Amino acid sequence: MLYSVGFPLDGNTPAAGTIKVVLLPVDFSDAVGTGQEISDAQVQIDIFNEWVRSQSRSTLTVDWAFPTEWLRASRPSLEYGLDPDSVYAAMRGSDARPYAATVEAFGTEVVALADSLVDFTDVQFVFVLLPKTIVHIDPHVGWFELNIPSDEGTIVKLWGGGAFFYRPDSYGFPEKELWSVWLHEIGHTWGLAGHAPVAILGREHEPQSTDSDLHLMGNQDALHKVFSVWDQWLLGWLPENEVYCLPASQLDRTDVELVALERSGEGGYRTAMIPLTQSSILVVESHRSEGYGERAAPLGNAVAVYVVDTTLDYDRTGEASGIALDRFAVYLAPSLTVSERFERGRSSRAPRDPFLILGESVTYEGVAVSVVQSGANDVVRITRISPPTTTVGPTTTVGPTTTVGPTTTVGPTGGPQNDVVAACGWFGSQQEAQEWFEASPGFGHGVDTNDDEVACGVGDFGGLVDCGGTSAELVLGHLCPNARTE
Ligand SMILES: [Ca+2]
Ligand SMILES: [Ca+2]
Ligand SMILES: [Zn+2]
Repeated sequence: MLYSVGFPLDGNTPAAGTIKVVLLPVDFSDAVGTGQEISDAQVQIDIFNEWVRSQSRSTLTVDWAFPTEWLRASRPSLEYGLDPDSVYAAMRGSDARPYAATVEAFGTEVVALADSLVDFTDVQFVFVLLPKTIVHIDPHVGWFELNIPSDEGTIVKLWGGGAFFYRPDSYGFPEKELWSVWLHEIGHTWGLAGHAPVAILGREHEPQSTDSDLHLMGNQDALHKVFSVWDQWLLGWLPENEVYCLPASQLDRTDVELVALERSGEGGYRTAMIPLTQSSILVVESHRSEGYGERAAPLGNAVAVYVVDTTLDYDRTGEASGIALDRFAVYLAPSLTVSERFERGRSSRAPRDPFLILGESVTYEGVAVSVVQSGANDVVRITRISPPTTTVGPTTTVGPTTTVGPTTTVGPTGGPQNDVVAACGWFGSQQEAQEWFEASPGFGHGVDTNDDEVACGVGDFGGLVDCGGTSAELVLGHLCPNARTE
């Protein structure tokens, strides 16, 4: 599917006005739904609607049709070809048509089951609710270019979360939340390229560089369940008076106070944007572990800076091997010495941490962004420190010329390495983490967050988990087969 990162968006679901979506509860003889799950789903719809009201500043309203009884599928769930082996094979292959046909067959049946109950007129998106006992539909069932008939017209977009979404997330929260994956998936159809920014500039090839915990299009289970301020801007949800925008050519020194994205209903600037060239822009946003970021507590209070390049297309082909290829946006992380990084500690629960805390700065294309105050709100100082780069010729690619971020780009491999601060996502096994921990005194708090002397063990962020019951033995969270984003 094509995505666009600048105006106009390619999405075919309106992000303004009132749209109609449907949630269809579908169960099976081998996976029976309960009444409690129906009431739980209504709660998820309510959270979804409140999020849309808040993040879109009431630009968008979503009307749900939700038959509150399980519709029984004609066959056992195993027979729909939506088990992990079939789905992963179909998704990784170069030809997606067999998978799309499988989704279309399933979707055609469930829409027919609901047709007498639901008026599908002008329905933009059909979500499917599967029971928590589902095993054989995993990770999901979904496609956005379908041709599903109903009495009232054709359904194009359908998505339902399978077994993956009922397993614990990699932070140990017992269950993922459906409302936020629904937003992620419909977000793709609002035209958001998604899955960017995720990587940190210069560290794109590190493990887990395909994940971001700072926004919902970076990861549907993000610690900070907001849209990035760039995505909000693209959708037309961000009022002009919440954007501090200053071209780099006019920049001298400016202080801007930013309201955290997670805090709803407050006036003030949500972002500073500094256009660098016709196709690239620096974006600054503030985060707090409150409201939609409460799961990030006690960390997660800081500033994120990223550069958006609207000429970059969106390449997810490296995701299967955990590599972030071309993205329209990339984080800039502060360049810190080892002792500075150790002293400052972690600023996020995420293994990948692009945050700037008080006193830290990043520099890109002659523009420095630093955090000069941090209280209820952050204050960032934006300074031009060198003249703008001159672009020569219409075909010159403008890329980063300033090195930011740590010079070490490879995670520890188990040997003694006293020059890096590691997190559990960097190791191939718990034993490697333990060896590194014991050989690297003074640098281990990132891998032993519960201080029990076991590195990347049970209870450590990113440490040993059972992959939600899918793994025969405990493994590091990022090595679970289901540690992936949709
Ligand atoms: Ca109907
Ligand atoms: Ca530990
Ligand atoms: Zn996605």
